[in-house]
Amino acid sequence: MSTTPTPEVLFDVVADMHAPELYEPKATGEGVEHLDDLGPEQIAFYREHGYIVIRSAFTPTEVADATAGLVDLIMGKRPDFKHVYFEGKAKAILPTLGPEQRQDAVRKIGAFIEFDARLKAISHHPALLRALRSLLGSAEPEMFQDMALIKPPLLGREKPWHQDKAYFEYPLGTPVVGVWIALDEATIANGCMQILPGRHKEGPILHFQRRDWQICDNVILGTKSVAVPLKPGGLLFFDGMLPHGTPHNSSPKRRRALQFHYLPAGVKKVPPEERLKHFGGEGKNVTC
Ligand SMILES: O=C(O)CCC(=O)C(=O)O
Repeated sequence: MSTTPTPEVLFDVVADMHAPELYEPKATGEGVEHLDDLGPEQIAFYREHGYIVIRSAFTPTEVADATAGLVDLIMGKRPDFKHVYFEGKAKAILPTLGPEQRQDAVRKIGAFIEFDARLKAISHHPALLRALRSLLGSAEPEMFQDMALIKPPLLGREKPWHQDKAYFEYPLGTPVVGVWIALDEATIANGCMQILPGRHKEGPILHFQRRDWQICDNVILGTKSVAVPLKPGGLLFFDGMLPHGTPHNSSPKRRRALQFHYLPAGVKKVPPEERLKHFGGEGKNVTC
């Protein structure tokens, strides 16, 4: 008798709750309305502060399409897609949840753009690529990471403060642009991005394996962070060296976001030792 194997369910880490003082922003991120508003002044702002906000990067239809693509992958419409990670804290209750409720137990999905044309379209949107060319100093952007970061209502865990380059195996000086796109409204309460503007210029900060691969809480406490609330379709460009983090979602609202990373086409990977040399030796086999 043949049996159908049960698909493996992947879980994210279970982490302790963070101190609330780690996420007490003093200001709100600045930017422009549309992707095509990015001119020399905004590029200079990005270089100086390590970020810029685009308040209405995508239309409601583009956001709805991308969200539908994401939901289809979560709901298993592509049985060959395996990269759905549930919140570690949902492990015990997952078997009791119906398909709709399971959506609100997902923490992240990754490496999906070849599985859904709508998600590929938003990651390669012509206006987005135009903006990335400006931010990368005319180089052709190559996307090297695609993720959806989902903070389920009341459950979504913190992503502690970190620099994305602490996770990437590329030469340290490579210009890396992160793109964080809100699919739902992202607010301070449901865990929008928080950043330390200008601190990308300080280079690598030591990371430690604590609630995640992260910067020490002591380095963050007392600093002046900036929150980046976004409406659906709003976007944050941020430098791969910019310290950022997001708190636990203690609200009853979903916070679904896409995050893509781009570098100049053709840059070759380096061995992990290179990254660990700069960011600390506890970061083997980490994923962002
Ligand atoms: O969306 C989030 O909660 C944080 C994402 C992030 O900073 C990351 O995965 O590098």
